[in-house]
Amino acid sequence: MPDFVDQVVLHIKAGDGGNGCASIHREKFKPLGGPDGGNGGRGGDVILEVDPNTATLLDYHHRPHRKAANGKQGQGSNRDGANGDDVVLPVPNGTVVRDSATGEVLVDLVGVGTRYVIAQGGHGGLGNAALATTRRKAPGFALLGEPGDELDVMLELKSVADVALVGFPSAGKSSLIAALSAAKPKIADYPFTTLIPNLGVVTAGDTVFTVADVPGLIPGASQGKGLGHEFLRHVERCDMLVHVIDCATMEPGRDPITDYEVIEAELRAYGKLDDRPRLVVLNKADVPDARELAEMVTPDFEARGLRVFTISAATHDGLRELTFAMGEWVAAARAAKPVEEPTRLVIRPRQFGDAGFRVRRVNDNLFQVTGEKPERWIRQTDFSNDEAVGYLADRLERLGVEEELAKAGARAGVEVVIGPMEGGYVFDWQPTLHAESIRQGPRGSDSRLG
Ligand SMILES: Nc1nc2c(ncn2[C@@H]2O[C@H](COP(=O)(O)OP(=O)(O)OP(=O)(O)O)[C@@H](O)[C@H]2O)c(=O)[nH]1
Ligand SMILES: [Mg+2]
Repeated sequence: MPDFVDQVVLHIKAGDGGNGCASIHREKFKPLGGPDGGNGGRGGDVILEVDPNTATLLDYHHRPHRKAANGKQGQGSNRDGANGDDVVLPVPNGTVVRDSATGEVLVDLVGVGTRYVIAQGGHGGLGNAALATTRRKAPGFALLGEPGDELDVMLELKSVADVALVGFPSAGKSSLIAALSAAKPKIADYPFTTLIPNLGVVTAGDTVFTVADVPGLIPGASQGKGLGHEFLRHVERCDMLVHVIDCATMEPGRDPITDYEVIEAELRAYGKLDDRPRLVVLNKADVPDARELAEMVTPDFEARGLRVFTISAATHDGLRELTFAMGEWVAAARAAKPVEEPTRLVIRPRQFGDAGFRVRRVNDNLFQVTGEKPERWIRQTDFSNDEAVGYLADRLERLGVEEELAKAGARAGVEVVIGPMEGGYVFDWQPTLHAESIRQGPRGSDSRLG
């Protein structure tokens, strides 16, 4: 069973709005009073929040379906239904949220406390008290609550670290993190000890920065060998790459320069990291042969314009110099970057504010109406209630739908679809809309009322 998950598809459903209530005030020995049906409550939102204590998306791997509570129905005596509770989902810093269908990035959640409303709860329906007007004194209907947003998103963790360590398996990357910080990653003398990125916090004078390692890379990682380069996503945000090179390994075909070139080739195949500055760390210098080899190859690296640090993660030899060199780079990179304030609250943009609608002539006998308002009004309508249907007809007329249909060439008796062609609602259109002319049902199905 995995204990770290950095990519997951999440199925999200915000709460539905509660239905409004249709009720008439009653009292003993008194004639019927006015309408007193309360409004339905709002459905709860689903919110993502960057939480410092969450390091993995594991929870969502186990429970990928998350749902906020529905709003309660309105009641008589003007009692409004309660709103549904929001659901707040903690995510690690550096979580990228994508639309799982299109792959489009919806938001990149960076900064502890950043909140993002990923799915908005549906509005509650108005009760008949709220629908009463001078013309319609006692409505015998109420509006339905609207469904909450429902969507599938892909969460992807790209760790937020200033410096990333890359290198072959067993080069000593995790040992270096352990030596530089208080982190206690797993260290062992077999390859692929590290299966998940480790993060350590390092202090160099006034500069505090984070260092991450990733599972070791091997030739062909970009074709999926070893753990593949799938984990390189975690170093994408770093300001600097540090090559950790094992000078104590005496395997055939391996030497510090070749190792460096192999890793560089894998980084190039991955792309996206080419512009990051590099340092070279020659590790395991406590082994005499290794120190000798390090001294030998240092000029070769320097000839490539690289700064080289010979260290021992085991004895901490050379770490001070390395730490300060990394700290300097990080400080310079930060100074060059505009200050990014963590976003506190982002609301997923909605196609709201679309006051209009569009009429499209499909053919002589079929017209389509799309638009935020008419489609919302359809969802709010209880089609089993003639009065509610009449109210819908009035609203559509007032919006100008009828007029536009006539302009587009619709004659009495043609079919009009409101909403998408598949799954929208169908009318038999009459030049003056009235309750009887509206027929509910998915297009083309037999559920249409005759
Ligand atoms: N002698 C010596 N051994 C070291 C040094 N640094 C690491 N090692 C040893 O090298 C082996 C691998 O170290 P790790 O830190 O686990 O290596 P890694 O690069 O994180 O390896 P993966 O996680 O598999 O990619 C362990 O047995 C360490 O004890 C060092 O400076 N000197
Ligand atoms: Mg490791």
